[in-house]
Amino acid sequence: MHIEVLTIFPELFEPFFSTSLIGRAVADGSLRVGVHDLRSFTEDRHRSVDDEPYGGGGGMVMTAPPWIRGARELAQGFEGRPPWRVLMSPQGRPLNEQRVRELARRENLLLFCPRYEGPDERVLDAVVDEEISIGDFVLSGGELPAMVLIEAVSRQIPGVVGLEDSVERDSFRNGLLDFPHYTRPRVVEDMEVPEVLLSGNHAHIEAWRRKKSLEATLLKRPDLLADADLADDERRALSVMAERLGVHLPTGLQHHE
Ligand code: 9D3
Repeated sequence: MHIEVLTIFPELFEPFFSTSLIGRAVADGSLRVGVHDLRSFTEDRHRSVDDEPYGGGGGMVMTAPPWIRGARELAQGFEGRPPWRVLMSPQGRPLNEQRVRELARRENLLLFCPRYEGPDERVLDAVVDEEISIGDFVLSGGELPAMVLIEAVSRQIPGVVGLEDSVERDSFRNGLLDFPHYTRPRVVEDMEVPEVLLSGNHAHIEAWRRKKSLEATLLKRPDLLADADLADDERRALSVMAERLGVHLPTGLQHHE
């Protein structure tokens, strides 16, 4: 997979691209990344990228020409396969694991990281295929969201995540939250490790973990249960749990005897 980024803060990406998961993926050739300074696509003496909004009001708007020039020029760097062009934007579709998987199926991505109030609308009309947000909270620009997207997408590239099946085991794959984890020491301030995990009985351990996943999802993210991949006996187990914990099952899961 090949990802290029356009930003006024390219230096923010340097440690991210050279460290840990991304660094390894780049080193072993399964990921190619590049970052470009939007200012290098300006043509005025001051290399300006922002200006006052037509119509007045607060804030500054990013001027269109450097984005359009940059997008056109960088699109040439993908060896004849035009990239999918994504604007990181608070107005975008919220990112989730399903969209991450869809993006990971694309060979080439070009990511635009805005600052200030965002780019002139004509940038979207001319060179953007999709706007993506990482959630409903306010950040100062698109750089951190782009890194979030790059990390999530890179985890989907075969061989990038160390232990091959840890992607498969990840939370959200089966639509449930993770079960609780324990490691040495066996006792921490009088708190013991659940006995079943010391039993060596793998069938019991699997059953316990699945039950704990269901319980965690019911308590912390009941909204996820509506789309989770559940067996009939798990639906029954959930009803019993909900009853015992005094919480409500989300609609769609009720009345499954
Ligand atoms: C406080 C300014 N807001 C006025 C209504 C609009 C606004 C403009 C620019 C809010 C945030 C930003 C900068 N954010 C991003 O570029 C961004 C972002 C985000 O803030 N949250 C979640 N995902 C993303 S992706 C890009």
